[in-house]
Amino acid sequence: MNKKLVSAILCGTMVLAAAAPAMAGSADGMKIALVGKSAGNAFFEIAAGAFEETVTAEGGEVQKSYPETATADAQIKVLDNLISQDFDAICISANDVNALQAKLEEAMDAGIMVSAFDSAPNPDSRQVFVNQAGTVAVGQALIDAVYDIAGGEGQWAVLSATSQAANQNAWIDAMKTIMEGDEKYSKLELVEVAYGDDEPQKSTDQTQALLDKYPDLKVICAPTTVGIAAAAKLLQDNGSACKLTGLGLPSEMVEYTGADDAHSCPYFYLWDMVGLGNLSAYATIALVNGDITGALDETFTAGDLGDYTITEADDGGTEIVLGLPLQFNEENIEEMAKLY
Ligand code: RAM
Repeated sequence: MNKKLVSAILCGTMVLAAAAPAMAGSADGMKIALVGKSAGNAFFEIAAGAFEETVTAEGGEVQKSYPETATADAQIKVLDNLISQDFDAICISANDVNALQAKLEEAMDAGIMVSAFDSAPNPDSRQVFVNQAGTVAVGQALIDAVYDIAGGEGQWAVLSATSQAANQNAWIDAMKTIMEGDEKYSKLELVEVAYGDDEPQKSTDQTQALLDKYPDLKVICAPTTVGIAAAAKLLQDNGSACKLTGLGLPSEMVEYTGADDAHSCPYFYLWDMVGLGNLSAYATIALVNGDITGALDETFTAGDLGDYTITEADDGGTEIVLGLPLQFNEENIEEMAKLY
């Protein structure tokens, strides 16, 4: 066999050998830490389950870490511990826009890739952010639900998560901006933004306090799955005239959802929870592999989910938007509750 032919065969074998592991799993050997906002919140367990499924199917491994409370300080403790270990990436849902910056920069300086999902730390604190739905799209869906359920006028209140929560504050700001910019909403009066800290008992107490303080309250909008579930139970158990909307998990809202007086929540929104976990995983893997850096207009293939493009985020950074907010109502709640 002549030398050229031998080296061509060898080369071919080497190319095949090199290509094989990449085809077997693009996250081969990768170690990724996923950090939620707080422990005991089904929202993060569902997202983390889908995230882990994708990463392990691609050959990597995931460590799920939750802070003791839904605060930046508690997340900094978790991050400290993770930075001292050998992770390729940290994917985080932030409890505060700015307070995590120094710690996340420390992680990036240590060579750990930082992606965010659900709740974004500021643009300097992350490389990639996976947003479940556009911030304005969520704000628009929620303010329109409040308008519709209130019959176009009257008092309404927000029951939020923590006062520092990056995602809730962005949605509340979007609602306010839309409301202030359109005469249509001028008869709606936002009386208070209350904070249940994504704790069931505190959310219940805050709902009761709103009812006591504002006897004419028509609608509570709770843009948190923990808050909406707590408020739904309290309002329904008390047969309150005040109605509810917001962002919830269908599985936690099934008994409270309906258009009649017997139910506290006519309809509410969320997004594809499994898609959120899957896409966040693919984006993080792509970041570690150098397929994306988080720059505007980059594209990548998120497995079966298809191709995604990195777009401009409302906070001046960039993001990858999963899709549109989804409405859950008495027609689809039973079916959707089986999924998440
Ligand atoms: C809670 C969390 C989460 C938010 C949902 C809607 O579970 O605050 O960050 O996205 O509600």
